[in-house]
Amino acid sequence: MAEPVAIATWVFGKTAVTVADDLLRKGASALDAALAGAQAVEDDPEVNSVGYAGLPNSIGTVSLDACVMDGRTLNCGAVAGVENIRHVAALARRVMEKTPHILLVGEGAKLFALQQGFPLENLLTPKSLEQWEKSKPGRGRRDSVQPAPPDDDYTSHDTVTVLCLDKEGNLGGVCTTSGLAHKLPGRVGDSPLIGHGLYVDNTAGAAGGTGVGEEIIRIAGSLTIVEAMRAGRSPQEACELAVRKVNATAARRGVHPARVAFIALNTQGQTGAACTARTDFKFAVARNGHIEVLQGKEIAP
Ligand code: SD4
Repeated sequence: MAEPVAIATWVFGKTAVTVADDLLRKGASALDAALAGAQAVEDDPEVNSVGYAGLPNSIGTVSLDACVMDGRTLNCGAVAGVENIRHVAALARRVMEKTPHILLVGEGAKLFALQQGFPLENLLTPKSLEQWEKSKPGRGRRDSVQPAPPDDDYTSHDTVTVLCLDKEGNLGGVCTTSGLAHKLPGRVGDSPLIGHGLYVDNTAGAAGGTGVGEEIIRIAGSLTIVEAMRAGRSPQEACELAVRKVNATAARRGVHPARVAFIALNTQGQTGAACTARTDFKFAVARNGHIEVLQGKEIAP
């Protein structure tokens, strides 16, 4: 029997790990617990980077991405560019369980959601619309897909990624986001891409990312971390290795590293977290009712 652990990105990850930990202690599977935790954040109107009240793209449409992965079987499912469906992580799980596919996008994903009984909803709230207006590029905040310059106050990198270890010793993970605010219509980041925003394998470990998705995709962030754990690195060492890789690829392109962060968990219950400079990355960990919000280690370029 393993001691259950839940880890999730950002301060609102506390909501996710609190829900997940409660379920894990009752014997829920890692995937069920991670999904319930992520869904609690999707439902929170105060979190405007995930699910309901997520910040819209450049034309004012809320477009969501999510994926799930079961570390026991490597079963996984994902959806991208989904409009008017709130619980996209649950939808990703349906893709995993009810179809022979892994990733559904846009209208096809929405049609599948309707077939599965998910309700259509307006995900924009008056408050998120106001915030979107205020945060338009050129209005003091940049929400570009380009790496942010050093003096930038670009902070809307708030995907929730939840990784869990259950009593049976299985790992499960979920990643869900509205993506970068003001993104181009059709843009998809790392979050719904297996191996990029999330990767979970009982035989090596689990990892997830948050931040500028283009930079996470460039290094296949989560798979990089899981394979580093397979090769013997601790979750912390593996996250740091991935951040150093992000730094190195930025240097090769002659740009400042974008804000990116990673979390990781292995089957021994060890956790790790690291981020690029200026990311001010916080994450939450729950073990047996004990919940902490911690600061991710910043790795300078
Ligand atoms: C993306 N990684 O779409 C996401 C953005 C985000 O925390 O908010 N991450 O690139």
